[in-house]
Amino acid sequence: MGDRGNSGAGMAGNEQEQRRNLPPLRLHVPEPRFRPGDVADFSDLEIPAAGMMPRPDEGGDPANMHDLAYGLVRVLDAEGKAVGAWDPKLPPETLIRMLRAMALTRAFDQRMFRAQRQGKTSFYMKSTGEEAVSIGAAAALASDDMCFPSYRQQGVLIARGWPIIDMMNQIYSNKGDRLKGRQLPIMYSAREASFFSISGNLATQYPQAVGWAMASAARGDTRIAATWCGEGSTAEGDFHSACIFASVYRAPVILNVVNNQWAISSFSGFAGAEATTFAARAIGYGIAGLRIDGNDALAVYAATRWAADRARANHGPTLIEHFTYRAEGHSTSDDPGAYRSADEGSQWPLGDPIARLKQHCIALGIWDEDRHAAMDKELAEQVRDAAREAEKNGILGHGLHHPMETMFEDVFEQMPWHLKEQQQAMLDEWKAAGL
Ligand SMILES: Cc1ncc(C[n+]2csc(CCOP(=O)(O)OP(=O)(O)O)c2C)c(N)n1
Ligand SMILES: [Mg+2]
Repeated sequence: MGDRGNSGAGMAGNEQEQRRNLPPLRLHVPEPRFRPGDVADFSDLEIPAAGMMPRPDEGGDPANMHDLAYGLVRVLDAEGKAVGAWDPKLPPETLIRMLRAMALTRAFDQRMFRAQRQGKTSFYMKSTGEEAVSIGAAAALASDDMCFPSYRQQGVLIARGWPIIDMMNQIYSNKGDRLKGRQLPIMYSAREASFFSISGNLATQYPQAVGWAMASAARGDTRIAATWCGEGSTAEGDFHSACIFASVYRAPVILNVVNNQWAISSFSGFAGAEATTFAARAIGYGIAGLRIDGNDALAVYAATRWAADRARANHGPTLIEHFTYRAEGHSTSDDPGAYRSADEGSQWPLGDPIARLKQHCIALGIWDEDRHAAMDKELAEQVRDAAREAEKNGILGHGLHHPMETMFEDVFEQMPWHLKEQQQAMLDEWKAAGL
C-alpha cells in the first residue's frame, strides 16, 4: 500500500512537470452584450423570415424535428400578413378575442403597477411585451386543460375570463381575497379556472405539471397539462427531473420556456443561452422541441395547438421556447436601469405582440385604429371600475384583511390543541396591545 501511495505521488509529480508549459485553466464567465449606457444593436441577431419553418405531423418522431429547436417558428410577417405552414387560420372572432385579452392584460398590469407605487399593495409583476405567450396559449388550449403557470402568466387567467376584481382582491390581500392573504400578491390560485396556485419557488410547477399530466393519463382522462417557466428557471434541477419524467412516460404536457432574456439582473447566458437554444434542451430528452417567436400571437397559438393535439393523441410532451423580451423591470422591486441598456427594449427586433396582432387584424380588414382606441379606453375604464370596487374591500395597511386568527385555520380538518393555544395567545397579545 505504502509503495503504491509513494509511486502514485511520484507519478502525479511527473505529470505536473510535463504540464508545466500549459496555460492555466480558467472559467468562462458570461457577460451580457449591452450594459447601461451602451447602444443596443441586435442587427446581427438571426431572425428567420416568417413562414419559413416546416410544420411536421403532430405525431412525428422528435428525432426528425431537431431543426425546429434551432429555428424560429413565425407566422406574422413584417406587414402583418399570416404566412406559411404554421398559419392557424383563425376566424376573426378568435383574433379579436385574443387582441382584447392581451389589451386587457396590459391595462390590468398598468393599473396594478401604479397601485403598488401608490402604496396600495407591496408587490406587483408586469407581463408587458409577453402577453402573446399566455393569451395565444390560453386560446389554443381547452378551457379545462390544467395550467401550472409562473408569476408572469396572468394573461392565462384573464383570457379564461376570470374576474379581474378577484385578482385585485388577491393583490390587495383584503377581506375579499379568496386566498385570505396567505400568498404573496399576484400568486393567484383558481381551481375553477384550472389554474394551479402560483409558487415563488422557481420551477416547482414543472414536476407538478408533469405529475398532474401523468395522473390524467393514468386515469384515462382527456385533459392535458401546460406549464410555464422563465429561461433562468431552466437552470433549476426541477426543470430537468420534470423533463425526464415527461419523456419516459410520454406525459400529456406542454413545457413552455419563456425566454425573455433576463432573470432579474442575470442575463440568459447564465442559464446556458450562449451555448445553445432553450428549445434544444428537448433534444437530449427525446422530447419534441419548438423554438418560436413569442411576440407573435399566431405562432404561439399554432405551436400550442400542435403540442396539445400531439399530447391528446398520446404522442407525448412538447417543449416550446418562446423567444421574447422582458420589456419592463422584473417586478416592482427591480430597477433594470442599473444593469441593462435603456434602449434594448425599443431595439428588440420582434416588436410588440399587441401591435403586431393589431396590425394583422387591420390588414385583414376586421379592425381599425378607431375601434382599437375605443377598446383601449373601454378596457382602462373596466380596470379602473374593478380597482375601485376591490379597494372597498381594503388595501395594504388599512386593516381590512381577513381576521388575524384565521391564519391558523385550513391546515388541519380539526385544529390541534397546540395551534388552538397559539391562536389564543396571539389574540390575547393583540388585545393586551390594544389592537
Ligand atoms: C428556487 C428559487 N431561486 C431563486 C429565486 C429568486 N428569483 C425570483 S424570480 C428570479 C428570476 C427568474 O427568471 P426567469 O426564470 O428567467 O423568469 P422571468 O422573471 O424572466 O419571467 C429569481 C432568481 C426564487 N424565487 N426561487
Ligand atoms: Mg427570464
